Amino acid sequence: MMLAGCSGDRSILDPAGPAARDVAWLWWAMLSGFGLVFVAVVVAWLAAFRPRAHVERSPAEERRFSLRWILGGGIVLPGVSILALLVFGVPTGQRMLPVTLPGETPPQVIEVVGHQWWWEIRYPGEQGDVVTANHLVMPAGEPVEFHVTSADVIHAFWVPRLGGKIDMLPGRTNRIRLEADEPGVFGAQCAEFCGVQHTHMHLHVEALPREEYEVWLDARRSPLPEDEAHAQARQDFIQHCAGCHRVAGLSDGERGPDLSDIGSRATLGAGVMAMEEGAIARWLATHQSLKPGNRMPSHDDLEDETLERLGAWLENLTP
Ligand code: HEC
Ligand SMILES: [Cu+2]
Repeated sequence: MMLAGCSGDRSILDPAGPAARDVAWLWWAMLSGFGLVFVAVVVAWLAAFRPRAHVERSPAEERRFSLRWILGGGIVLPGVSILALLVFGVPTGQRMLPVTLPGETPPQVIEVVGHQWWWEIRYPGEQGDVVTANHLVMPAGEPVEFHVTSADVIHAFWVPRLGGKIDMLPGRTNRIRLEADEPGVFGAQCAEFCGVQHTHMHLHVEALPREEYEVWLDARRSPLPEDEAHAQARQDFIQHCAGCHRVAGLSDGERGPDLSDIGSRATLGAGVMAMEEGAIARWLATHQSLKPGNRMPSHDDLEDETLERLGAWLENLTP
């Protein structure tokens, strides 16, 4: 079971950026250090069973003998181990802190807001923020500063292949700097228990080359085209969904994920199901059994036909 954590899209042992490499290195150093301590303890323990000739010691000698073990094993050994850990650990943590030295261009900022149980992603810009959900796109090969917070309870932002985790606290913004060496797809997961659907709070992280990232972002800045073919679905949406969901140019709801580019996402429901043909209609009909307790009310009152119409429109909703 433990070996299952050694690879995959959420493995710290498979680092894909400088911060994660430091973390992985620290992990191997700690594993070997503690491995050595373990072996030493086992050897000492076995040695204690060895039959030995009885040594006569005076009470003073006896006291000195035990004092040596207490000082050596109880103070010097842990002191040295903890010092070594701090010497490696503190700079590793420091390197993930967002410190821009004078003369450096400040990195791209991406804001991430935790919600029970989904992720809001905001790309601040002069003409207003671009907003998406559950799918984070970042430029590869350069540091990116993540400003994280929460809209409700404490969550934690963690992209294991890119670096350490950081708490998302309501009313406070924490910062972490991460970098992906190469374009790629990485898994991320809420790393602080936040309620019944904590497990299903997965985030799809995609690093793109800088130019492709710009194209991706620009597409989301332009208004969505008129869509006569789905007029009825848009009408249904305004009636039943718009209060909670934003679709750029159509609605402003904020209680659920922004759906403006839902057709281009990889997953639905923060990783509960893959985005494929018919997936949205299936989510609309069964989301309370797929992700029980999630904050979207079930729409049993709507006809299957309406749900399918909404699904067909949303599936194609992409800038
Ligand atoms: C009371 C608020 C509310 C209403 C009304 C509502 N939703 Fe939602 N919706 C949510 C929340 C909250 C989530 C996130 C659930 C989760 O993943 O935990 C969600 C998730 C979704 C998702 C998945 C989004 C993603 O990023 O994966 C889709 C698609 C969706 N809703 C469509 C609709 C449609 C279509 C309607 C109207 C029929 C609707 N919703 C009505 C609150 C609402
Ligand atoms: Cu959580």
